[in-house]
Amino acid sequence: MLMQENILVIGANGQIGTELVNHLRSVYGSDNVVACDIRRPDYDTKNAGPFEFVNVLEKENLRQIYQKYKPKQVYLLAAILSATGEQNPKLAWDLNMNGLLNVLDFCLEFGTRKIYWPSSIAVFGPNSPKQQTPQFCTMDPNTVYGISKLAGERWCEYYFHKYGLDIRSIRYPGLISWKAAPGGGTTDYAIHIFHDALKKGKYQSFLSGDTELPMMYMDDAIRGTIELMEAPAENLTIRSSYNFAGMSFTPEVLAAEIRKHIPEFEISYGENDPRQAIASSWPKSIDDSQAQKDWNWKTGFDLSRMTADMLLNLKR
Ligand code: AKB
Repeated sequence: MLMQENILVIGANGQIGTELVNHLRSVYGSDNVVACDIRRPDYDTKNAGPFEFVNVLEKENLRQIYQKYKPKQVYLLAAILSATGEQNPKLAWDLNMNGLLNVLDFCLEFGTRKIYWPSSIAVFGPNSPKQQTPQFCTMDPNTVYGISKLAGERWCEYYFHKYGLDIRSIRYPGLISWKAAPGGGTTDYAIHIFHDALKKGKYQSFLSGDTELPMMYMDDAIRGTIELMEAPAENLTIRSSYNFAGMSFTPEVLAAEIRKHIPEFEISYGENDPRQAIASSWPKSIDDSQAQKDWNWKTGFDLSRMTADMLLNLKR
């Protein structure tokens, strides 16, 4: 029997997918949201609704899933992030690029109404403006992840104009969450620091103390993603990917905020980590005025609220 609004979430076991699937199931009903991943899900996800093994690079496998569910919405979250991508650039390009094209083609063939695909601040590079980086500016990413996201943005806009596919996208900053582990990014220190602060009372950052980066709490990221997906299509003026901002801070500033809760917390800084060069090539803060204008985006969590919430939930 066909379900009302079948939604596929591909890459459902990752940092974003874990929370997004729960949220979508609470809105659309558990049976209508199919969690798909290349890896076995944890016990809760598996038992809370349908799960399918999906490899976006295996077209026949993907076709069977589209045939079975005829999805009206697809969220494609499967990707290799910035730090991991540098260890295997060709694989990162293959998954991030061909995975996207395979999904877009099946969405066209099977009449999917809406698609969500995340981009990243990694689309910017050393010659992009660092402060309040605008929606449109010089973009010269120098990681394979950033290159694949920028190329993916161009494909999304192309499929929208050429074939009328309603694809929506956000350039996520570093996402901070306590429910699922981060997935091999440059911004992951901002999660590890909380775990180590509670477990060891100290943390060694792989980024220098003054490395400022755009970040966002996962609650805001999920809310923003759903708000973009629910916005009327005619309001959306960006069909590549929207700039999206939460807060910006350095490891030093985050450590000082954690010290308000754990006064004895100590931070130290490692040297020669390849992630430093990636972070130094990225923006320090993002101008997301177009998202505010087009779909009324407003940040909810600032640094102090996010820190308090992270510590509270991790302690539990
Ligand atoms: C990464 O660090 O690679 C990701 C991102 C900013 O897209 N968190």
